Amino acid sequence: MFNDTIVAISTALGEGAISIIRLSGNDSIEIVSKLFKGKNLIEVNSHTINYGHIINPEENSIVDEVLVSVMRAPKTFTAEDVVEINCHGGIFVTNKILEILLTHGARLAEPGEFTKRAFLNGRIDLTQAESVMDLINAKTEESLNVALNGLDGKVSQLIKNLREEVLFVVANIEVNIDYPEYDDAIKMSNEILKPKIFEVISKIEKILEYAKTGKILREGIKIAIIGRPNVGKSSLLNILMREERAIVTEIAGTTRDIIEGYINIGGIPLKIVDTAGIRETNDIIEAIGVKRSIKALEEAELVLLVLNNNEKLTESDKNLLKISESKQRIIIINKSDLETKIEKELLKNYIETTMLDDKSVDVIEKKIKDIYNLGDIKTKDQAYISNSRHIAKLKLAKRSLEDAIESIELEVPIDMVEIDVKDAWMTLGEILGEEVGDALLNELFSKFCLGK
Ligand SMILES: Nc1nc2c(ncn2[C@@H]2O[C@H](COP(=O)(O)OP(=O)(O)OP(=O)(O)O)[C@@H](O)[C@H]2O)c(=O)[nH]1
Ligand SMILES: [Mg+2]
Repeated sequence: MFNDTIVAISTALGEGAISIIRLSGNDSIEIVSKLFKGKNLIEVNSHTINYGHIINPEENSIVDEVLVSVMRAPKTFTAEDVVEINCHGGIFVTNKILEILLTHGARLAEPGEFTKRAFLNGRIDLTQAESVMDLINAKTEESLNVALNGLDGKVSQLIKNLREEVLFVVANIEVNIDYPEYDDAIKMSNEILKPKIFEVISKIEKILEYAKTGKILREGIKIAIIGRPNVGKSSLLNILMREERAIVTEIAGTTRDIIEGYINIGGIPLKIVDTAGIRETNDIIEAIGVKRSIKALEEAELVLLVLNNNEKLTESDKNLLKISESKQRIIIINKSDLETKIEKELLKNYIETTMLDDKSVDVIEKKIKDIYNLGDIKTKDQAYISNSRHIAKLKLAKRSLEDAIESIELEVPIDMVEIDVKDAWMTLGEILGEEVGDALLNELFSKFCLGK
């Protein structure tokens, strides 16, 4: 439990109809009650909303007309006493109230500190806390569902079940160590432990397989449109975004800088960047743009490499084909409405498009769906492990279990096997936040916005 009471503005700063200032901690009700003209907040029932005014006690003046929610521990977001002040939106009023609270006993919360308290007070586990952040960042309904399932504890349940199965293995080993006469260790290892460990490994593998989709749902896919000047990259961005996002002209070298946008294919958020056409150039600005294009290519998870149907392949094209080879990519032969001059026989696995026709969008979208298996993603009840931290831990746990199998096969003493299995159990616990250190926690929660 914490002794101090924290406060932060929980709504986005800016002109809005209302702003919410939230306090959490032992003194939150008392602090607000001293600054509130209306019912005595110390005596009101828990989980009530109370009308009144916030006053500035020094000047004895009214600051704002407000609604104050009083929520006593433990059934609150942080499991502490929580007060929320709904005041009129507006940067000045909101900041003024915050300032008065800060001079009357509350401390400014750090980013994510409310959620951190919820976690440290045992109200939610770490995967749920992380889901709060995902929820805020969700860009499509599907990514929202993934976050909600996480918040709901579906991810935790999945990990808890795995942990229990691992514990079963540990328990069997312990029994054998305590009562060696009871069972033959080698026989038990082969007949009970090995199949069970294999079972857990294959469950982890399945979760990791799903995780690929989960990660995509959560983070989307970074796509870069690459090609030499004038092939139709910006036209492609515009048609995918269904708006005139980038300037398109017949002049080669129109796009000078990276242009970004988000699109949504089958509920998956895709971040696409249009880039400057890549070519040798003496123009300083264009040259910087070209450098950025190369960087965008390197950072992208998926590359849309655009070529011109109406021209023979150039050295530049060949170079781009080469440097994008190791990437997940789609080769797009554009301007298919014009006469074909490109040597198609030198290319394989391409699609043909023309930006004069909207149908090209469907062709490209279908291709992306196929590559990432986005056709039948179900987010409603599926618990996706999507967080890189979780994925890394799952892989570690899997490795420990594989070590255990190897030890069994080498017929090493059973307590050596136990060390590996226990490692797996601990690692899974770290996903839930059961064995994590302060440094990790601070790092995780600092990614939250203020007031969460
Ligand atoms: N006929 C035809 N013209 C196209 C097609 N796609 C783009 N264009 C035209 O080609 C020219 C260049 O298009 P952009 O989209 O600006 O090309 P870009 O690759 O972004 O060019 P840079 O920004 O200079 O690298 C414009 O005049 C477009 O209207 C197509 O499929 N068919
Ligand atoms: Mg362009």
